[in-house]
Amino acid sequence: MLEIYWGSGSPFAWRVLLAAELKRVPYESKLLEFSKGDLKTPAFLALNPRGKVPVIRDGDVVLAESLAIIAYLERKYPEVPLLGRTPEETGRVWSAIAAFESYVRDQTLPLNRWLFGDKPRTTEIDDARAAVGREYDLLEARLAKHDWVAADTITAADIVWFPTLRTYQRAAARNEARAREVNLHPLADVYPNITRWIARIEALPGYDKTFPPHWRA
Ligand SMILES: N[C@@H](CCC(=O)N[C@@H](CS)C(=O)NCC(=O)O)C(=O)O
Repeated sequence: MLEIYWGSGSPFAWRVLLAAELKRVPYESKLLEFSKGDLKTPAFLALNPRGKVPVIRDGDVVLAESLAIIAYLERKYPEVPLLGRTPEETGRVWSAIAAFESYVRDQTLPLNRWLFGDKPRTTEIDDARAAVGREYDLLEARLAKHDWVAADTITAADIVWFPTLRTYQRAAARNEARAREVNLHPLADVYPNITRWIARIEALPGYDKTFPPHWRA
């Protein structure tokens, strides 16, 4: 059976779990603990020498990198397409994925560290918020007219954007003052359409199985 190695709260691993659930692919969950050094054991480094999740093992196939894993699952289990049903959709899906990877992903790291930490706010945080804000405004406008990011149904584009956006709701729950300070709380006031889209994803069958276990604590 397909094995998925993941870590609680990893946005990249969350993508893969969501893809497997949406495609209804049976899999064995291999939940690793970052704090216990599970990602740096010889056994795991043999699967991914970079010591990062997600990783899948499917028979003889071992694969790291969330987007590569989604592409693999798409070819192997095409029945529920996540990378577009037409050439145009495929283009739109990848365009939205590339936008996230190019303009949002790296800005998210300093912003999240600040939101969940206690370090003082710096211009780096303000710059990161401004940069992701430009992208969130575009997403908010898209979701004002459409239910999903790149097509009229959920695709990998939604899966790629979702974990980061959902993390802001958690940030507000953990440190409301900081989330408010950078205008990420209340998310439903700042980004009402994104908030409704988050709720749509959370209502999907199988979503609960992907929810970071340590967030429930
Ligand atoms: N580009 C990779 C990113 C994977 C990644 O950065 N994973 C993080 C968790 S969010 C990780 O495993 N970090 C552990 C470490 O670097 O020690 C992907 O898309 O899969």
